[in-house]
Amino acid sequence: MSGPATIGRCTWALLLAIAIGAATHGTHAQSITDVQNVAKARGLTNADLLAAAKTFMPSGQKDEYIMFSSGGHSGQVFVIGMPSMRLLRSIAVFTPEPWQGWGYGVGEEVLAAGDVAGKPNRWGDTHHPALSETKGDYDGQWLFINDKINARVAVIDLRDFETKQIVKNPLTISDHGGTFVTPDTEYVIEGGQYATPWGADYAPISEYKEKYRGSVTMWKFNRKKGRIDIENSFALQLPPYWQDLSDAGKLASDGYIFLNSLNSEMATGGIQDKKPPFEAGVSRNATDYLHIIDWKKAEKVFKAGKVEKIKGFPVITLDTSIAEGLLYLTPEPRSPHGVDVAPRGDFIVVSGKLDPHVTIYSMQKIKSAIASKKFSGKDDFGVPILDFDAVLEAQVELGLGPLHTQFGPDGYAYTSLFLDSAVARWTLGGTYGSGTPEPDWTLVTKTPVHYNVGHIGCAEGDTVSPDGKYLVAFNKWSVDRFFPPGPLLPQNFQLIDITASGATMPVIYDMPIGVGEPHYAQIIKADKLNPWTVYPGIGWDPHTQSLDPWAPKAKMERIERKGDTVEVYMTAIRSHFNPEHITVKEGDKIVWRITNIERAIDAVHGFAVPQYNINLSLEPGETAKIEFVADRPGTFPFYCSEFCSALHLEMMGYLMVEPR
Ligand code: K7E
Ligand code: CUA
Repeated sequence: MSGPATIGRCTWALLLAIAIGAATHGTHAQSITDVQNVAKARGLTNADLLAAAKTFMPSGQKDEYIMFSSGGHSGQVFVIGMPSMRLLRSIAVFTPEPWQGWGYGVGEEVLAAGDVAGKPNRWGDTHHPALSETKGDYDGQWLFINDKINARVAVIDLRDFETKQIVKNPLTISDHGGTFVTPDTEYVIEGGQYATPWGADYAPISEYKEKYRGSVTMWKFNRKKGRIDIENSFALQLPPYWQDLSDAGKLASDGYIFLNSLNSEMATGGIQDKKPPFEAGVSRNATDYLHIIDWKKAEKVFKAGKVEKIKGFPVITLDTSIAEGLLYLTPEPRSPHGVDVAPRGDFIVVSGKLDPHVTIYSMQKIKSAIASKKFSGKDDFGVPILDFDAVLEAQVELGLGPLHTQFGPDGYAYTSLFLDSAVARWTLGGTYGSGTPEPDWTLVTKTPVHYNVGHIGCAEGDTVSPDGKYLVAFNKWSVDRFFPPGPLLPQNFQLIDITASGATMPVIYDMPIGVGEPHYAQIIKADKLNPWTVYPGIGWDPHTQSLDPWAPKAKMERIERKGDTVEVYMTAIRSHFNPEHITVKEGDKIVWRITNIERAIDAVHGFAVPQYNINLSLEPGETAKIEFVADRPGTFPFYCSEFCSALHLEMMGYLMVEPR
């Protein structure tokens, strides 16, 4: 670790030695003069060379961290190596994606589970990825992500980085406060967003207070099955405030979840009738409500059957929540957005977009306020409001537009400042004294970012043991940072080095993101992940993560006709499919099974059929089954769509559909 003073005193020689060390790893050394010349010719400063040395990844070397970023409107997840900020792959989730063969023969059933009333929703607005946790620490096994537009949650298996399940929330129409997991991934939390009558029912906006409701859904996760267990999931009904970001308690706050809200005013807009628009009505009050929910108690209430089935889903109603002491509110200033639980679980940090402070609540004080009923009143629905002063620990003035907070290992907290376009570093007070050079609850420094930062992500920065080292600012605008590819500009992920303490927090890399508007990302130590590079056996079905007894095997390739159904058992290996001729009659149903019988790493084959909208990606060992009706007579050359070998172009065959 280099302190700020060291960097300040850095000489050219030191910088260049670092740069050369990184740039010439394993090859003959260049002279210092060469690097100096390059730096001069390109106008690079000391800081530029240092940043390059910190982020440059020599060929063949691997990144220390892996970042899982939401893909925004792309409906995907991006996997990015850090600190090099190289995009390693996208993971198709809510949106069909041809390279991965997602939704073009395989994955349709998973995608269809996210349909509403049989109507396809084939895009997603992914917001908040959540890595599975064990004892509050990332365990590298699963990844969850929400879709804000249609209130869906997806499960991704980190053995093969593929989406295994999509669940559609039967109550809320859109979601935002998710996904977040409880410390042992018992539940995946999906907070709602805009209050509505549930299940897309109709009610005029004049009946907002009576008929519109908020919610939080507790999706039970079954690790063994690798699926959300819908049968054992439940929701809590909440007042029609717009529940926003949420976080799960841990350690000192284990058993609780926290949800922000905006629109405790219950404003209903109406700009066209000269009523205050939402943006004004929703921000009228000085405070909104932080929701504090005892989920362990709620689970007991659910298991005791004290629920109402609404839209076929078990719901703990507001009245039950109040009677059982599951739900409390407390005021939070002003137009709140992020709520983030500190590593030890003792403090809950809330940012109000229109308040220059972050507000820090003490879990200990919350617990004693609940026990001693220190209420300042009740809301319109009878929910007790914990007295603000009784639960407040501190407020720290950081700047304009604070949004989201992450944590370091050393008592530092980091908060994004949207309006300032900056990231603030500040110190947690209380029990974090030792090793913290600054006094308690103090702003330390701010680093400008470009521009309009939303979330930030620190390495394991929302776990019980943050790693520090790196922070990424997920910037909404990039304005002048890159070549403008037309008026739709990329977002900018800016990497910030947070290894030094105090005021030193330089931006060391800009990564353009030109695929959707990502929001949040989680960053895990790469060695916690243990993905397969080939599937464990030949004939592996990624959906069940087991060997498929029906998978075609070498030397057992065949075509079988059973009435109007034609079953194809095909293998793929460099550089042919077997069989190569498939002749059927118009109107036949085709059940086509293909196994990639390769065992070599990266020996992927595609399988594409023209006019039938089929494209598969078959990774080594993988088997797939596609079914379709040969409703279009003709001659269709199918081919392998991955450049797999020198004779890849020859890896093809003919589907011949004879007219009736
Ligand atoms: Cu963009 Cu998390 Cu949807 Cu804040 S959210 S910025
Ligand atoms: Cu197999 Cu190209």
